[in-house]
This record gives sequence, C-alpha cells and structure tokens, in this order.
Amino acid sequence: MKMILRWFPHGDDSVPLEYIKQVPGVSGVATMLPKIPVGEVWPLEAVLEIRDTIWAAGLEMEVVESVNVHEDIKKGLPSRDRYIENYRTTIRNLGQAGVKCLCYNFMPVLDWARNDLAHRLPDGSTVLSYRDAGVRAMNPATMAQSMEKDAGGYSLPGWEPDRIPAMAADIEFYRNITHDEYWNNMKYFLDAVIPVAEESCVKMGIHPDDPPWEIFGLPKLITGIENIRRFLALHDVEANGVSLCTGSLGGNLENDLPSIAGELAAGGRLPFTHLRNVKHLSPRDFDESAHLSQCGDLDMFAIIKALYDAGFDGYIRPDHGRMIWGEVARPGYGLYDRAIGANYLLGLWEAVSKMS
Ligand SMILES: [Mn+2]
Repeated sequence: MKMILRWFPHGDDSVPLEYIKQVPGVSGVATMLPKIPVGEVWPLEAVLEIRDTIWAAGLEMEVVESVNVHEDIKKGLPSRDRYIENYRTTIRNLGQAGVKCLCYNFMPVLDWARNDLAHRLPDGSTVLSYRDAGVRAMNPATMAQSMEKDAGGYSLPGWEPDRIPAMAADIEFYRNITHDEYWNNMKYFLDAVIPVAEESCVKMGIHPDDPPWEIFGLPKLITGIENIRRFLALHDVEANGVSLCTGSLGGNLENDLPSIAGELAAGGRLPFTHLRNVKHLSPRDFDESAHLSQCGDLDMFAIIKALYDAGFDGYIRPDHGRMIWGEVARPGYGLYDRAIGANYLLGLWEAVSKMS
C-alpha cells in the first residue's frame, strides 16, 4: 500500500510539493495535466516535465487522475473513435512515464455535484456539502456559478469553464439514451482502451458516480456493488478496475463500504482508493466530514481492515479534507486536514497490520 496526496501542477495548487514531502508516510502524488482540453492527447513531453518536477521534490508520480472521457464517447457518437484513439495514446504516454494507475470516470455531463463548497460546521471548519433539494433547484450553469464563487480562483476538475455552455444541451441529449445504451457506450470504450492499458502496465480505475444516484435525469452507473460487478464483467481483466471512493459511494447509506472494499481488493480489481468520510443529515443530504470514523457515518477502521485482510497493494489517498486553521486553498484540497487524514489512515493501517 502506498499513501499519496492529490496535487495540481502549473501553479494551480496552494500546496507546494515540498510540503507534501514533509507529511510522514506519503510517497507520492496523484496529479493531472490541467491545460489539455478534454479529448486531446496528453503529450509525453508534458507528462515527463511534470514527472520530473515531482521527482525533484523526492516524490513519486505513479497515479494520474482526471484523464476525462470526451462526452462524444459517453454519448456513443461516431466522432468518438478519434477521441478514443487519443485516449489510447495518452495511456501509452502515461505508461512510458512510469504511471501505474489511471483514475477516470464515466459520469455524463457532471463529474460531481455539490451545492456548497464551503459549508461552515459548528467548529468553524468548512466542508463541501450536498443538499438534494438545493441541487435539484439548480441547473448546471447556476451550479457552476455557485461553485466558482467558492473555488477561490482555483480550477475545479470537471467544471472547466469551457464545458459549462454545452451542459444544458448535453443533459437534454441524455434524456434519449437508455441505461443499456449507456452501458454499451462504456463497453465500447473499455474494449478499446483496456488492452492498451494492459500493454502499458497501467491499471485503469473508474471513479464511482458522485452522488451515487441520478440527478437532472442523467444515467448513473457506478453507484453500488451490483453495478460495479456488471462494470467489471464488461471487460474482465485486472487492468479494468475501480478507484473506490468511499465518500462518493458512501453518499448512499445502503452501500456497505467494508464489504465492497474487501470484494474488490480480493479480486485484484482495486488499484486505487479514495478514503474520506461523510456525515448524513438525511439519506440524501450530507456533509463531507473529517476522516475519523467518529466524525462521519463510515467505519474507517472496518474499511482499512477489509483492505488489509484482502491483501490490498494499491494506492490510497485521503481524498478531500476540511478547510481548517485559516488555510486558503482549493475546496477539499487544503494541506492541513488531508495531512491529518493521511496519518490517521496510516495509523489504522499500522494497527491492523500489527494485530494480524
Ligand atoms: Mn473521490
């Protein structure tokens, strides 16, 4: 198991790599190339440049996130083949740069949805929060506006300004796509990219849908264990895996996270895990919380134990954190609370491993 943190290059992150290096037990970062338009190739030189920056700080770059899937692929349009070919080239480039895990998602139109990126808790910390009625009262444009207001000038992956104008039309488009058609579009993509991932020694990990239920009438597929099993069977090899995000799947209290984590890890289909906690106010309303089990609804000890017992040997990152101690950073990606979270999780891992 390796503990990593997410880091955004090109000055788009308030946290310097040198600070991440000082967090005990953290071996590397999960990063991305923010300036490449969705669907275009991540050029090898650009990937190597970022890798060298990360290496110079004494950290590893074995994971990348947010190699976003072009909407035409998700929609199944004839133009998808060009974008899929680009995606295959990107996977080869990442493999050549030593990347071992690629986290992506197949969510239509919206990568993730929150209606408040700076919801204030009683202790004065702020967190990302989700209120179902509030989200349903918005449209993508008003949600983008509200999120941009809270983002402090940092980009929000999946909510790049150039994507916003097309969102309303895209949502309309999906009204005419059935779930089975959407599954087929996903299979078409996997059949094209997974063999390249295998050749490149890159494990693909799909990120669950966030929240794990339908909003704006959009099809959501990666929402629970039944659908995850269906997804894994679409292309049944190790390189086709899951980036288990406990905060995303944990939005639905019916998802049994220790059981899902154990099943995926035991099956060798879990290259990457995002560990964070959520605190529900009702079944469809929640705040992202501090990582400790006692702060949210997820039992982090049980999740870590399930991973350990199943022989999990992938990457873990603490995912989002709260904003605390006056830190100014991209929502969810301050240093302080993620460093606390990483060391809490490492502490659980050490305890579980020494008890076994
Ligand atoms: Mn996540």
